[in-house]
Amino acid sequence: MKRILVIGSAGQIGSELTLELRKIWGNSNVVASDVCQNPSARLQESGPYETLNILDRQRMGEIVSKYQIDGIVNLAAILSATGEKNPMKAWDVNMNGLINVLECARENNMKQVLTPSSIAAFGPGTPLYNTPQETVLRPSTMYGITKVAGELLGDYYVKKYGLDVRGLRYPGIISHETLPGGGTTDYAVAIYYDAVTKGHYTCFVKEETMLPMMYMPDCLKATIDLMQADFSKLNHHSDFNVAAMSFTVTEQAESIRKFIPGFTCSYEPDHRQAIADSWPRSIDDSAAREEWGWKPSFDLDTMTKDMIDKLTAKHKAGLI
Ligand code: NAD
Ligand code: AKB
Repeated sequence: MKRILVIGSAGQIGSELTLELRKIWGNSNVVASDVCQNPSARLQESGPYETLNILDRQRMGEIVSKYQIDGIVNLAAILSATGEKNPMKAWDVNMNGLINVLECARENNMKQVLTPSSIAAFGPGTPLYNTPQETVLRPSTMYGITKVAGELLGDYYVKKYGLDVRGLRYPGIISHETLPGGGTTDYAVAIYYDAVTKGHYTCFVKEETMLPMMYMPDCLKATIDLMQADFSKLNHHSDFNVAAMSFTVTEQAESIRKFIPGFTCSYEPDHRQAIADSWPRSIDDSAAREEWGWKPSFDLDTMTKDMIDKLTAKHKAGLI
């Protein structure tokens, strides 16, 4: 791949992944885009930025021609909690947007498309612990339905057209640069912000809720490692399980107290509890480990320390 278009680059993952891709491919060879009109200065100043609604197929084609794009990273999505408020919008952006990306890539003979899936592809009936790569995929959210359909579509384009499509089932991603965009795992990020700024967090899921999570540096590494993996060695394509750590909210609060001793957490579960309860507690990612050498670096305490250090610096600078 010589020139990559990142769609949805202003979001939680895109705002950091785009900058990492620019370090590897060169600033001018990674075109950031998003429907958002005011992305961060870092995103706009470190390389090209185009406003793009993923549903606007014509403009996507114009940008692809303008920059001679030969690969797309598709991060535009409506996440689980927002998707339950507006299921038709989630279907439209996640499915019709993905079809636009795949068709644009096919018509332009692109070298690669990366489009992430999620642990939201799982649902009731999926084994809760050490969830296997091949298992029951019957999600209960519209977001999850679009993720399962997206995995199937990606694999369909691989088989039918020989297009190189890749994807990972990310767990909840925890980071300190850009806030998450309306998911169920957002509590695991918000708890750090409130620990640093208020010393207290009111959590929207119960204390015993356990979900698979990953720190952003591992998310960036997993994504780039999969993008750079030898296609001929991949048996899977659009649906790799990837895991790093699993913990309850109680365990996360205890980890925070190692660095902020007075931290307190209370619980007011809302509609997102049912979504969290429908997802696995832990993930078997042996296919990713075997096929492209996946291995995470951060555990709960090393992530907590780094999150608190970074957010404390931001708080002192008046940024949060
Ligand atoms: P996010 O909500 O933070 O960012 C999504 C971006 O897409 C936003 O900047 C938004 O403006 C943009 N967008 C929305 N509608 C658009 C449209 N019509 N056209 C163009 N852009 C549009 O999401 P994220 O967390 O960065 O997620 C990126 C990908 O990773 C998604 O596919 C998501 O499902 C997946 N994922 C994320 C997580 C996580 O915890 N962050 C976990 C599992 C999977
Ligand atoms: C969400 O909670 O919707 C996302 C995800 C796990 O896909 N963070």
